Amino acid sequence: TINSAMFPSTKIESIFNKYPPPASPSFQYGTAGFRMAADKLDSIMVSVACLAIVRSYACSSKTIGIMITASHNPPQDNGVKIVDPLGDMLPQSWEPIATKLANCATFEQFKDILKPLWEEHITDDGSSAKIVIARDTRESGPHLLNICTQLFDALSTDIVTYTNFQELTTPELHYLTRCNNDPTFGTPSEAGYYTKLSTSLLKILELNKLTTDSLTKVVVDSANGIGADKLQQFLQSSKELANKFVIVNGNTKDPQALNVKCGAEFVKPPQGLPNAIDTTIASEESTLCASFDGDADRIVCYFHGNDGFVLLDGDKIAILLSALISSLFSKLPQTDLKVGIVQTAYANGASTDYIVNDLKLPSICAKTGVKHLHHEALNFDVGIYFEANGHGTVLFSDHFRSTMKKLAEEDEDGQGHVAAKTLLLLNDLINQTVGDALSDLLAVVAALALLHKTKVDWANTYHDLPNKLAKAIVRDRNIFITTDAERKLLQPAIQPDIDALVAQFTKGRAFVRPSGTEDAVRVYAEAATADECAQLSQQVVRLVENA
Ligand code: 16G
Ligand code: ZN
Repeated sequence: TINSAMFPSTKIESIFNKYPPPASPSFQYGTAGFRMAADKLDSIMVSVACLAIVRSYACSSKTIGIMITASHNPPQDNGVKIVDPLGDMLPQSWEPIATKLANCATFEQFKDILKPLWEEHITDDGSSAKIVIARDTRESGPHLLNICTQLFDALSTDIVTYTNFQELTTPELHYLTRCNNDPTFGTPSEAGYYTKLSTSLLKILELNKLTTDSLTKVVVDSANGIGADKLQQFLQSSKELANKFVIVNGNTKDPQALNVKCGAEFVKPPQGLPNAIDTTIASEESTLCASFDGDADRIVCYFHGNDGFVLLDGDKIAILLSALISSLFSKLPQTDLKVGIVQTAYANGASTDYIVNDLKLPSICAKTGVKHLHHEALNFDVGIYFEANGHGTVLFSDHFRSTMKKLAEEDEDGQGHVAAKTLLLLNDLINQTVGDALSDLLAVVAALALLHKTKVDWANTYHDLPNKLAKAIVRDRNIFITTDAERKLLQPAIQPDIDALVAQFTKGRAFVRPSGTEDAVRVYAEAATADECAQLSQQVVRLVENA
């Protein structure tokens, strides 16, 4: 109708003025959306709410997600990002629009950008925009979420309708966004999400003549974040699994405890145990330890072995899941399905060697950030993607699903049937929209059980090269331009010097990239020994700081 096609200027202006931007804003929608100190985010919420409406219109009124979280950042930060209809990230071409809207100092400027977009994308049939919105457990979450819903409430339901899920993990919000647009994907409720996960895991076990007794017990450090509450709910809804998982660092009542001395980001870089998991717990033979991050879209596993702390990071998870998938494929007739692994430059060189030489699978290097890996993984029928830090999942194509259905039918009573059915169930167990700590954790315990491997076997698949991630403080990180999936520096012109340094070390490798989330340049180095690695790291940092 002509009415709903009109840009509701006055109503938007009143909310804009209630949460005015700073005098000269300079925000940027980056790899993780907008992320900063929570008290700077008010005006950004107005921009994001408006953009989500326009994005929904642009996608024929499909449901768009808004997630309010700052993941592994400290408690006083927060952030927000937009999720596209199929549960993937806002397309990169829309990121500059988000940035432009957030950087308008006045409503005049804001309207000049928003109104033409609104009028361009509004649907002809007058159907309203649809939004699902949620937040993690941060103290600032309710206030920020409320700014978005105030805007939606100010507009009529002809313009926008929404569902406020309050607290969710990031991957749950991605799942629910997808379900709203694609009912075959699952029931659009949290109960639907839990049931999809537990049912597929229990069916996999049954099909392979295993029981929950064969699952490793896991102590889960939930970073005192949303993952704790949701894992708890999941276990309440699937009693068969309840005694397999113990939650620690599950205090979401104290918002100041979030990510403090716990969680994936605490465990991975220094490679040590978090609060509440001591060496006694981590040494128990039958127990695996795992850490989620603050919004549960990332996981690393670990334990305390004979020689100390043993990390099972995103690279190791990718290889475990690849081993499971390869083993299932080996029980099936040859197919034309393409299987590949996507990593980033941060993947340990030993893991990439293992993929190429032992698993004999193609290995692709993508730029840092989930959206880049996700995009590359879509080129395969089975695209396994993981960042070393624990973000990742496995994507299965339509062609994969139809092939497996056919194979399962053709071999009704044979082992091919079991393998094909198990692969189809993995497609339900592993979150197809984004990396998901809970879903990845269930896939890990399923893989260990099906492959009859212990955590020690898993750790010993290959041995990480000593590596170090350092930070170089520079005047302007924006002058650092990379190429070749961030493995080479174009500017400043110090790549030949880095290459010369690297060549002096056995199994040396190093790269330099500007951080997307912090004002620093990151320097990654690895080499045959810890000593050499430290030297290489230090020398490259020096090069960068003097460039
Ligand atoms: C963001 C990315 C993460 C990446 C990290 C790199 C998402 C959801 N998150 O947190 O994947 O590893 O940035 O941070 O894409 P950096 O650019 O500061 O090194
Ligand atoms: Zn996260």
